[in-house]
Amino acid sequence: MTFANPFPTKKGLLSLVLIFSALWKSALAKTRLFEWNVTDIDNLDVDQSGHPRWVMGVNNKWPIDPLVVDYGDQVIIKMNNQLRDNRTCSLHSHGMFQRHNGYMDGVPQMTQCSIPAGSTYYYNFTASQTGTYWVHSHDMSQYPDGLRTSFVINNPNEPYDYDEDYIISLTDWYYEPFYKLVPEKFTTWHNPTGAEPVPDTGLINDAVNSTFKMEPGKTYRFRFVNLGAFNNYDVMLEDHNMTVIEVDGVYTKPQEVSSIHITTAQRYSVLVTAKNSTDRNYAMTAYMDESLFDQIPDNYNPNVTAWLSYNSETTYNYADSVNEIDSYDDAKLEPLYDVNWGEANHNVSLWFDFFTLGDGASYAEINEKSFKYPKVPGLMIANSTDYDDYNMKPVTYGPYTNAFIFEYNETVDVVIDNHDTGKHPFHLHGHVFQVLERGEEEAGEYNDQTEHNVYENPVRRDTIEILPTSFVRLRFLADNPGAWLLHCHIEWHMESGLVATFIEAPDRVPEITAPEFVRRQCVMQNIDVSGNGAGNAFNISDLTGAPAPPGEMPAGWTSKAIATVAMCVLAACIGMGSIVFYGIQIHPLPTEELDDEEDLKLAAEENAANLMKSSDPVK
Ligand SMILES: *[C@@H]1O[C@H](CO)[C@@H](O)[C@H](O)[C@H]1NC(C)=O
Ligand SMILES: *[C@@H]1O[C@H](CO)[C@@H](O)[C@H](O)[C@H]1NC(C)=O
Ligand SMILES: *[C@@H]1O[C@H](CO)[C@@H](O)[C@H](O)[C@H]1NC(C)=O
Ligand SMILES: *[C@@H]1O[C@H](CO)[C@@H](O)[C@H](O)[C@H]1NC(C)=O
Ligand SMILES: *[C@@H]1O[C@H](CO)[C@@H](O)[C@H](O)[C@H]1NC(C)=O
Ligand SMILES: *[C@@H]1O[C@H](CO)[C@@H](O)[C@H](O)[C@H]1NC(C)=O
Ligand SMILES: *[C@@H]1O[C@H](CO)[C@@H](O)[C@H](O)[C@H]1NC(C)=O
Ligand SMILES: *[C@@H]1O[C@H](CO)[C@@H](O)[C@H](O)[C@H]1NC(C)=O
Ligand SMILES: *[C@@H]1O[C@H](CO)[C@@H](O)[C@H](O)[C@H]1NC(C)=O
Ligand SMILES: *[C@@H]1O[C@H](CO)[C@@H](O)[C@H](O)[C@H]1NC(C)=O
Ligand SMILES: *[C@@H]1O[C@H](CO)[C@@H](O)[C@H](O)[C@H]1NC(C)=O
Ligand SMILES: [Cu+2]
Repeated sequence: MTFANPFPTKKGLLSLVLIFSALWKSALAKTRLFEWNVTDIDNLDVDQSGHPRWVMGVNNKWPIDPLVVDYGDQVIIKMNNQLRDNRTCSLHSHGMFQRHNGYMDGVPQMTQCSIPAGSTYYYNFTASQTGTYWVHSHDMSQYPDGLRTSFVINNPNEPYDYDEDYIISLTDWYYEPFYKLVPEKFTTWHNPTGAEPVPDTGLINDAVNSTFKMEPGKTYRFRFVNLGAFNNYDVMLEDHNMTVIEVDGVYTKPQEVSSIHITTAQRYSVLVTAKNSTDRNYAMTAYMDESLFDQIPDNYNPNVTAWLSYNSETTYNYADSVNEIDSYDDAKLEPLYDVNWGEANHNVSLWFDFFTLGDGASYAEINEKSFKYPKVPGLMIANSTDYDDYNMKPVTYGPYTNAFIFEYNETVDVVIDNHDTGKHPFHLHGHVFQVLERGEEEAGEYNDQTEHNVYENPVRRDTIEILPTSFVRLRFLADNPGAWLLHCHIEWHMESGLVATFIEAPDRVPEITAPEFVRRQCVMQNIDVSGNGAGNAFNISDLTGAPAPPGEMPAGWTSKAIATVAMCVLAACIGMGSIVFYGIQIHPLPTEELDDEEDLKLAAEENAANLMKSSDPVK
C-alpha cells in the first residue's frame, strides 16, 4: 500500500476502516479453550442431607464452573468423554443460534452422533450473542445427573449499569440417578398416567443456604438460570425489589417486579440495589410449583433458601414474613430492541397431549405422534438426500420425527395447543421466537376467529411456558439452515416424546461444513451418516424400519383404567415372585368408551383376574 495520495478516495477510506476494524476485532476476539474431561464422581452429598450419590462432572469436579466469555470470543469446548461403562455423552449450548454451524448444537441423532467413550468432540463456535445461557448434555437424560452449568457472554457495550454480577442457578435435585428413575419409576406400565417422580430437594447454586455478599451503594445483576429437570420456581428477595433487564439472552425494557417465575431452561437477569444499612441479612427464596406434582410427599419442603449477606457477623434468619407471590405475566415483558419479521408466510399448528400406549406406559404425542429420533442424524439426512427434492419432504426424516420443513428466510408462525392440564416450557433450538400471544390458563385451543390480545412489542426468548389446556402463538424467522428441535424442556417429557423437529432450509444444509470427527464418531458406532430417517440410502421413499413408539392401546382403554389395573396387579403380585407384562397377557376390554367409575372398577377387576389366570405357571 502506498500513501502517495494524501487525500484518499472514499473507497480507499472505506478499505482502511475495514482493515482497522478487522485488526481491532482480531486483537479483541480471543480464543477461549475449555478442556472438559467428562467424568463420573461418586458419593457427593450435595445438600448435606445424608444422601450421597453419583454425579456427572467435569475434570473430576462438581458443581461444574460456569463458562464466562466475552462477545466475539471463539469458544471451544474440547469435550473428552471419560465416562465409565462405555457411556456416550454430548453438549448443547442452550440458546446459542449456531448460525450456519448446526453440527455444534449437540443433539445426538439430530446434529451429530453421541460421543463414544474415549472420544473428543470440539464444540467450536463464535460467541455472537450476549447474555445468560447454559450448557448441558442432550444425550439420554444426562443433565439432571449433573452434566450442566451456566454460560455467560459479557457485552462490551452493556446498555445497563451495574457494579457486580452474580450467576445464580436454580435446580431440582433427585437423590436417585435420573437414568434409573426413567425406566423404573416413569416410563413403565406401573405408571400409566405418567406421574413424574417428585424431586427430593431444590438447590440454589447447587447448594442449600448459599450466600451472596451485598455491599451498600452497589447495584447487582443477578443472572438466574434454571438448570432443573422438571420444576419451575418463583423467586423472591426479602424486602428487595428486582428490575428485570434480560430474558433468555434478550434485553428487555426495565420492569420492576417483586418475584420472577422461571421454568426449567429459562434465564432472567434482574438488577438489585443494595440497601444502605448492613444491620441484617435477607433471604432469597425459591418456591417450587407444587401444582406440577401428581402427589405431594408428606413433610415435603418445596422451598430453597439462599441469603443476601450484608453482615456475616449477624444471623441469617427471616425477619419479615415472606410476601405473597405476585405473579405478573412474563409473556408481556417487552424487548429493549424490537425487530420486525413481517407477517407470517408459513403457519404451523401443533397440539399435544399424553396417552398410554401399548406397553402400558405414558407417552406424549404431538399431532398424534410420539417422537422418535431418526436412524440417521437429521442434519445428515438433509445433507445426504439433496436430490430430487427428497430433503424438502418431511417424510424423508422418518414417520415419528414430527418434522416440519421451512424454506430459507420464511417468517413462521407456530401455534401450540396444550391439551394437557399441566404446564409445559417449550424450547426451540437455533432461535429466539417472538411470543405473539399466550392464552390464559384453560383458555382452550387457539382460534383465529376470535378477538386476540396480541402483544404489541412481543417478547423474544427461547423457552416459553404454555399454561394448562391453553396455547401460545410464536413467530420466528427461518434464517438458520439446520435441524432444530422444538421440545418441552421438562426432561421427563423429552423422554415421553414431546418433541418436534424444525428442518430449516434443508437445501442449504450441504453448505454447512462439519469437522471430520463428526462423521467418524458415527461410523465408530455403526450409525449411518447418509440416507433417510430409516437409514435407507438407496430408496429414500422407503421408510420401513424407521424407529417407532409402542403401538396404540386396544380401543376402550383409558389411562385411568390401566392405572387401576396396574394397582390391582401390583397388589396381587406381591409374594408371587413374578410380574407379568399385562400389555401382552391381559385380554382387551370391550371397545365402548369406559368413563364411568363403576365400569372402570369392574373392568379393572376382570382384567386383574384374567391376568392372574394367564400368569398361572401351570397354564
Ligand atoms: C483430561 O484428561 C487427559 C487424559 O487423561 C489429561 O491429560 C488432561 O490433563 C485432562 N485435562 C484436564 C483439564 O483435567
Ligand atoms: C474452530 O473454528 C474456527 C473457525 O471455523 C477454525 O478456524 C478453528 O480451526 C476451529 N478450531 C478447532 C479446534 O476446531
Ligand atoms: C446458613 O448459612 C449461614 C451463614 O453461613 C449460617 O449462619 C446458618 O446457620 C446456615 N443455616 C443453615 C440452616 O444451615
Ligand atoms: C417494591 O415495589 C413496590 C411497588 O412498586 C413498592 O410498594 C415497594 O415499596 C418496593 N419495595 C422496596 C423494598 O423497594
Ligand atoms: C443510600 O444512600 C444514598 C445516599 O444517602 C441515597 O441516595 C440512596 O437512595 C440510598 N439507597 C437506598 C436503597 O436507600
Ligand atoms: C415455603 O414457603 C411458603 C411461602 O412463604 C410457606 O408458606 C411455606 O410454609 C414454606 N414451606 C416450608 C416447608 O418452609
Ligand atoms: C430475511 O427476512 C428478513 C425479515 O423479513 C429481512 O429483513 C432480511 O433481509 C431477509 N434476508 C434475506 C437474506 O433475504
Ligand atoms: C396464518 O394464519 C393467520 C391466522 O392465524 C392468517 O391470518 C394468515 O393468513 C395465515 N398465513 C398463511 C401464509 O397461511
Ligand atoms: C455432507 O455431504 C457431503 C457430500 O455431499 C460430505 O462430503 C460431507 O461429509 C457431509 N457432511 C456430513 C457431516 O455428513
Ligand atoms: C463400546 O461401544 C462400542 C460402540 O457401541 C462397541 O463397539 C464396543 O464393543 C463397546 N465396548 C465395550 C467394552 O462394551
Ligand atoms: C422404494 O420404496 C417405495 C416405498 O416402500 C416403494 O413403493 C418403491 O417401489 C421402492 N422403489 C424401488 C426402486 O425399489
Ligand atoms: Cu412438558
